[in-house]
Amino acid sequence: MPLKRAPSAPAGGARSRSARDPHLNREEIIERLRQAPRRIAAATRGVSNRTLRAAPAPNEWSLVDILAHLRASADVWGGAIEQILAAKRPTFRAVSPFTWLQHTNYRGLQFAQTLLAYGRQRTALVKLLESLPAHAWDRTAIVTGFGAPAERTLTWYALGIAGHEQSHLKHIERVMRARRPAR
Ligand code: NI
Repeated sequence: MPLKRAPSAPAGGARSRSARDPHLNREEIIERLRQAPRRIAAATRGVSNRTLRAAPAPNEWSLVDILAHLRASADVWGGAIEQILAAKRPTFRAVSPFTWLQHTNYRGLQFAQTLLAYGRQRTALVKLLESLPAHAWDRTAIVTGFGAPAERTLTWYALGIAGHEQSHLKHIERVMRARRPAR
């Protein structure tokens, strides 16, 4: 059993209070990231492909679309984390997860296929984050492409993934509960 470390301070600092940047410490961020694929799997267990691909209402995203969006977002922001770790204070251009999604086939894949890929990617991300010393979470990059260049920390991206997913996860759970026949 690994040595128990003292809980870390809120990773986003005292000002991190928004949904995008919630007040979480490193362990809580990692735990949310770890749980996300499990929550999606639990919420959609036994649901037909037809239901997963159907939009709940006109102009709303299907479950396939939402999961494709989460996978694309994790590609982009997880990629930023890798770039921050690969070089000292690198400069890179921000990529919109929506733009990136257009370049993938994710929305055309089966839900289960995307969930598997997203789950594998998440296992790797969690393993990477768990392996980092605390100070690595403060490593930064200069990010360009949306106005003035901004300095972003690794923590900002990890919180970004975890924070962004929470509202989508709640939505998925709500939609699936509504569709499940009462027992
Ligand atoms: Ni979103």
